[in-house]
Amino acid sequence: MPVLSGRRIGAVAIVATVLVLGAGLRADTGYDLWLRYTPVPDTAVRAAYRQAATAIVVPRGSPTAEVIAAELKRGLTGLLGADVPRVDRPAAAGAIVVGTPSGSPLVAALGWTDALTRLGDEGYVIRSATVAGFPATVVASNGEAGLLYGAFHLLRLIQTRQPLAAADITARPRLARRLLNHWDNLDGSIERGYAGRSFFWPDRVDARVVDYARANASIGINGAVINSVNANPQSLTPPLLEKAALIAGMLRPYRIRVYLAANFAAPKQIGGLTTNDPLDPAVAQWWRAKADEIYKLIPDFGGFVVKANSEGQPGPQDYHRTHADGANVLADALAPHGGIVMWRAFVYNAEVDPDRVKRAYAEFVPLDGTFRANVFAQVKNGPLDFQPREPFHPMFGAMAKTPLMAELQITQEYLGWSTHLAYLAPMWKEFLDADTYARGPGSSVAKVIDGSLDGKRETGIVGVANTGRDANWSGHDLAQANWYAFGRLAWNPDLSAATIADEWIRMTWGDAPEVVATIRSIMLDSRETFVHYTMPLGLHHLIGGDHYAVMPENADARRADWSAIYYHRADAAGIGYDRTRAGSAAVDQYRAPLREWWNDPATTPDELLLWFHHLPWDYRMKSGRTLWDELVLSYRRGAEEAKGLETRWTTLHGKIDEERYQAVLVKLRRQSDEAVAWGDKCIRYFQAARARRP
Ligand code: GCV
Repeated sequence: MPVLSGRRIGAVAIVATVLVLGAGLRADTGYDLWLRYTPVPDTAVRAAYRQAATAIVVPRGSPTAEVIAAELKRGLTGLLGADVPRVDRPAAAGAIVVGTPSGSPLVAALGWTDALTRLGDEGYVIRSATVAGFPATVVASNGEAGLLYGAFHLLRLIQTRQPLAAADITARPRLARRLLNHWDNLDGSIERGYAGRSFFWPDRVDARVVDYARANASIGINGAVINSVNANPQSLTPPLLEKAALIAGMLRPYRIRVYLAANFAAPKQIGGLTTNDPLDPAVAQWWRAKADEIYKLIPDFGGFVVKANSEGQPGPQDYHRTHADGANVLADALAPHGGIVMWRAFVYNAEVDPDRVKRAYAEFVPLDGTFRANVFAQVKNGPLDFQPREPFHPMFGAMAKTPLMAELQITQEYLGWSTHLAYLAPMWKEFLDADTYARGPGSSVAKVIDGSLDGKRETGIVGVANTGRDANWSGHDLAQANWYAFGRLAWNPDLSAATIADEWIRMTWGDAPEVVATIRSIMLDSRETFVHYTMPLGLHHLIGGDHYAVMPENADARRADWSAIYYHRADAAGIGYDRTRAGSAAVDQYRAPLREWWNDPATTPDELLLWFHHLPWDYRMKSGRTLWDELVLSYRRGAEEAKGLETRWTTLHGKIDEERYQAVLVKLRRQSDEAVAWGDKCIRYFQAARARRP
């Protein structure tokens, strides 16, 4: 009997798997994300789409036009199971006609120019019209970016089985800058990355970057910070800038601009200066020259993000200057080129206030009005650090003059890494929909960041990416949905978590009703489940140094506010952090009526109770149970719910491809085991704490 080599065994296994699974259930690594373009299975539906997409008309020439045409060809050919040719003008019914009024005489002839101008360069329409005498579907925009987004939207219509005929869609993004932050180090490691190493650094830049760009463009992401905010000063040296320029060149056709994280000490570290003082003319000159150098290499460079005087990073306070002094020196250097500074508000120096969550507000709000026009304060969604649940950061609604860029975390640093499932759109919606009351009721965070509340023109949002070199990009096949959801919410914060899940499932897993319904229910329950078995009732930071498993006993010797005991304060007297006026008074960083509601446990929602209050174990909850019983119930419930996610997933066996089915099942099993263990651990710990003298 011939002996099979490892490779041949692999090949035989693959062939066998394909035969067993059949065409609809091919083995799948997840690499194609939501851009799978598998054939529409229903032949009648597919035939209708074929009639509505007989040819592609995209004016030739620019790199963006070429990627639009290539994507439409790839997408339509895959979805319709037939070649869809690119032609110069429609010669029959059913052409997809793409163009701007200035680049396409066919589109100009439609007389839509004024309406398109009002939508801006990224907005678009998808509409049925008669073009060159034939019925066609037109994707039109004032700019090529809009055409790109419109083309992906058109493909999404087919991917989610919506009709093309009689399409009448008008869309424009609510936020202008929609960015990913990559915490990628120059050595290729990724801080808080759980999906493999960087595809930007250290040296290889492969074709994967193009697929990364396609995925981003499909959800409207238009910028990427390609190095970590814990910035290595070397990132601004010529060889690394050349590398950044190479990446920028790959992303540019997809309308994604490159941004860089800058180290505030770069003038000394790589420039040979004797100071980094932002008010020193030589320092200002150094940053101006550096900006000029960057723009020569990357003409559409977006700007800098800076983490200053935070977690050991250098900053203007090293020279007794303010955050505004620091941000402004960089802003002045970038302004002549149209660049921006994203100055992070993730600062929590202990001398500012004993309560860590109050510190950023205390430092930044008094500076409102002193930042240059091209400076954003980049603010995490909550005042602590990407916890499973936090109230919104009180800086939202408190800085009427400074553009605020919201920072979300797509990578699941505190939400079980890429091992546990936590679909984050419900959490982000909670944040975006939160009412700040800054200008009375209805002053949602979304209205703060989209500029409409205070009439701001600079708007943006950034997500810390969960991507890496893993075959499926995000480590967990279902975590791809968080990348997708971030982009969709950045485009339109009003979309619901369920709508986004629905789109993503149909594009990524198929449109069989039971598949969509099951995966959607699993996704929508997953974040609250995670909260229940880790940090229920407003508990936070119950973790150890790796930020994975719960560790309520953590008493970090380096800093009290890196521990868990600093936050939960559990002892015989009770549990929770008193942030009322009798405690740290953090409630007063919020507007009325929130500050009054949250000052009183009776009017604080259960979900935030122990964030704002230290309460006795026998405190009577709204449910009628004692606080202790409610806490135990949450942990037990979380474990049951995690088991439920796994059980629901098993009903999908045979209905989706085996490779991804098994990969997710393995993770959900581990999750439900750990949910039990983590809950048990917390209950044991708090049980012991109840016996501890205050
Ligand atoms: C990039 C938390 C994370 C750090 C991260 C920091 C930040 O502290 O644990 O890894 O550093 O946030 O956002 O700057």
